[in-house]
Amino acid sequence: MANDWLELERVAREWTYEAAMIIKRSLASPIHIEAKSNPNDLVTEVDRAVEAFFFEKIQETYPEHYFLGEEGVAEEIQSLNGTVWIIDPIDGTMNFVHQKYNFAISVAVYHDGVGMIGLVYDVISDELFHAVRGHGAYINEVELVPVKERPLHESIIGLNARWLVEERNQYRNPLKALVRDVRSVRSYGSAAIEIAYVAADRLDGYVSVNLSPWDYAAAIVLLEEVGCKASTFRGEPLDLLSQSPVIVGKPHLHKEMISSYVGEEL
Ligand code: 2AM
Ligand code: CA
Ligand code: CA
Ligand code: CA
Repeated sequence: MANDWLELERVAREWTYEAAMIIKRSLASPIHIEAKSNPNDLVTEVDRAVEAFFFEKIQETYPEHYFLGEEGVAEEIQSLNGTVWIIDPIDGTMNFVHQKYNFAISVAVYHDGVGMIGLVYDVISDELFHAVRGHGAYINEVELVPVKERPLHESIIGLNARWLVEERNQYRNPLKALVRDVRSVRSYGSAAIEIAYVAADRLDGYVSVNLSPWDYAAAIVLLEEVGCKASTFRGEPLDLLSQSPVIVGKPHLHKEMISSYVGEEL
């Protein structure tokens, strides 16, 4: 069975590099942009084309597999039974549109709810963060080492500043306290890249008040390989069929961020 996942990862990597070519080619011409739930929630025809590319490849090659993607190319799934691909064709669409930098293709394969394969491909920097459950996590050919902890006051966390000013965000005050207490905060604009950075020891933690499964499904497979944690703000396991707050970190930091900051709504 282990060899099957390694083989499936090889196929997933090939498709991811092909998908990256679609994205890179599109950067040369004007891109049609639409707003989704609000004026800052963007989607382009490239997001849809890349999701459709994966869906067609998977249907053709593995007709018994299921598919969950952001842009609704496939019908919604109701359970995580069997083998499920969870794909965000472009994570960081705003960066893709405005900056043409710092966006990723996120591809995960889950089996009966367990993350088996995680790929986060930062298309422009050409860094493929990849992991197969039980086989370690890598950036391209370099294996990541199990993370070392830093105290909270020496930690750098990923956080979108929007969460500190949104009146309707019930976690605003705990997050402000966290921002005050850590060494510094970064915001890259791609949840998948930021979570992969925690696995790679470029960040110590990452917090978002609202993510969807395709934002983190692949990156949390990497995390587990290096001993990091991901959960809801209450420390509960993430539900890959719904949206939720997500907190990620090295194990002690993860625990402390929950117990001293976001675990209770202040
Ligand atoms: P996306 O680019 O695939 O939409 C931006 O801070 C991060 O949050 C990105 O990973 C982005 O993914 C994600 N995100 C989740 N929900 C979002 C929303 N409604 N609007 C914008 N970004 C969202
Ligand atoms: Ca989106
Ligand atoms: Ca996303
Ligand atoms: Ca997306």
